[in-house]
Amino acid sequence: MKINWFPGHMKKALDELKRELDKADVVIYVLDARAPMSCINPELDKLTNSKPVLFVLNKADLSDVDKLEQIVESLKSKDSDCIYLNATESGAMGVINSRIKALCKSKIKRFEEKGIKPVLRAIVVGVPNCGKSTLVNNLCKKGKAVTGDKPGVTKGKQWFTIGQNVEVCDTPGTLYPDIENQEVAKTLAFIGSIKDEILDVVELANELLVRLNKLYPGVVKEKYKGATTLEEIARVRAFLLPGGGFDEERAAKSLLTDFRTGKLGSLLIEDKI
Ligand SMILES: Nc1nc2c(ncn2[C@@H]2O[C@H](COP(=O)(O)OP(=O)(O)O)[C@@H](O)[C@H]2O)c(=O)[nH]1
Ligand SMILES: [Mg+2]
Repeated sequence: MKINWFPGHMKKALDELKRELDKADVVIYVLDARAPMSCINPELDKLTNSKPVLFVLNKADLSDVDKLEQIVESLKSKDSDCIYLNATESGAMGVINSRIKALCKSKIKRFEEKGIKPVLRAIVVGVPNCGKSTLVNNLCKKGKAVTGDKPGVTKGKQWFTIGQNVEVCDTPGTLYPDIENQEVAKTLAFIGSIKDEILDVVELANELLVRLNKLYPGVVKEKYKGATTLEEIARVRAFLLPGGGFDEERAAKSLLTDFRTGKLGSLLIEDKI
């Protein structure tokens, strides 16, 4: 299976994002905490044009927090900061506002010297389905940005005021443009960042089994009463085909859903770390 994961509308979104980025003081880069490094665009520096970046490892509730700590540290630098959170829980605004202000110290100082309190503009970027709109809603507490549990729900850019002197812009997801890197594509497919409709779910679920067995041996067996293959999962779940035999496709969908909803536990599914 070759995943074609940079369709036309993504290219358009990326071009539009580049234009919006010019207006922003700081980038909020939302990464899915179950696979944070796979969510990073290698062209990031070029895209952000050296603007400060706040990495937000979102969906931390579904990830392996022990492993996250290490990633948080690795993503901090002179011009970047990193936190992890669960955007569906209230209370993100305080921490995000204070980190944004710290990252924009020099702009604040420059303006305050002239007696002006500047408006700070933060643009929210990230792969589809990582929780950008959920985070923006959390920040403006009004449920304005449209969210949904599938890629491609946010179609155009949206600016909101969050607290005093800070504005946030929600953007449609932009995928990693390195179309050659199938390992990253696969990982993004596991976490639901690529539409299942364009994927072979049986193949994807088989790949997920391999990844899970490598990173978290025993998790699958424990969840599905000793089953380790899709056929065995189908047997355990009694997913039968009308003409006889076991329904592997149904087992595949069930495995992917169980993983994505955290029913297999809080897991970090990236192979590189
Ligand atoms: N468990 C969990 N689910 C989340 C979190 N943030 C977002 N979601 C869910 O992820 C799905 C995609 O969110 P959305 O904000 O539309 O993603 P976007 O495409 O990046 O804007 C929705 O079903 C959200 O409810 C989180 O921190 N934890
Ligand atoms: Mg969205």
